[in-house]
Amino acid sequence: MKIVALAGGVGGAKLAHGLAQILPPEDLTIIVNTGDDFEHLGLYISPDLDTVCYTLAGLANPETGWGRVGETWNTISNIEKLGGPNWFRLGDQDIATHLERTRRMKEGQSLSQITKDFCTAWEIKQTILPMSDSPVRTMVDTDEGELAFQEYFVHRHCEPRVKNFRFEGIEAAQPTSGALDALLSADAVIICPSNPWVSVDPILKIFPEIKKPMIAISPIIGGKTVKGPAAKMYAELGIEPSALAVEKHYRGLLSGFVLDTIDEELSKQMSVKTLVTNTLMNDYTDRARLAQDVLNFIRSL
Ligand code: FO1
Repeated sequence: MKIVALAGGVGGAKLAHGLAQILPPEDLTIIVNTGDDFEHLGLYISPDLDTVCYTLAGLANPETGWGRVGETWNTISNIEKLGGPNWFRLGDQDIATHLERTRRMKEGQSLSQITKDFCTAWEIKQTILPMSDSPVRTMVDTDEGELAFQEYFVHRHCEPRVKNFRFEGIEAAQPTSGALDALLSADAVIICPSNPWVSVDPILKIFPEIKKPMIAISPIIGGKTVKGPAAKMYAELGIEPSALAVEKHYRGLLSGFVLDTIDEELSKQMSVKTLVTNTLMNDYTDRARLAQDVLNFIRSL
């Protein structure tokens, strides 16, 4: 079964890794949010692309989910000594990715081409694609004014209260041709358990209506996220954070919805077929198990 997964940060990367463990590589394409991208220390940083690539390559830091396993921090600590910004933790191995990506972009290579070459270098067999080769920047409007995503998420630890989101450049941004082709030949599309507001919405806004069976996995379990600010964002926007809020977020797009056993009660209020299962992914086998549950669910639709 040919699957396209839409993924953002750490949660999305984990399910993508689960799918990569059970699908033939040629049957899995992951389209990744690039709204978190930004320029920092003169480098072009693409955190969600790197998080998905590192995770599928087995290179990701298992504690944080982002950055590299076995990382050292000599460069960033010397930058700090010189008075430079150290709030965005760039490890020594990770910096090579940003230096080489920036070098290639300055030569005019596209993010798609660069990602393709990096996946070959990291021996990733699945297809990982940026949602667009044009710049899209997620801006978070808060009670302290508008902040760029990483400024909000990392520098300010998500403290400011969110009021709205804006995806700068999204009107002009075209989906990558690879991503459009993958969607056309997909049997089903999976919205990974990523932040609906800032990881999934940018992707959905870029693509024309996806006329394929599409299912989503809730990133909110028992009213909370495993990681990241999605539940806090819902609450600050006046919406009770829950799996039901997520299902409503995607209402009209989905053929099915996957939520955690702890939220079983909520499935009765949902407008699509649901799969209630353990959606926590604490280790590699959890990731493959959830991915298998999701594929079986898609087959049952
Ligand atoms: N997230 C943090 O909370 N703190 C960091 O210092 C940090 C550094 C970082 C460096 C490279 C990278 O690819 C990701 C990094 N992230 C960090 C995660 C990043 O903020 C992503 O946007 C999140 O994973 C959400 O998608």
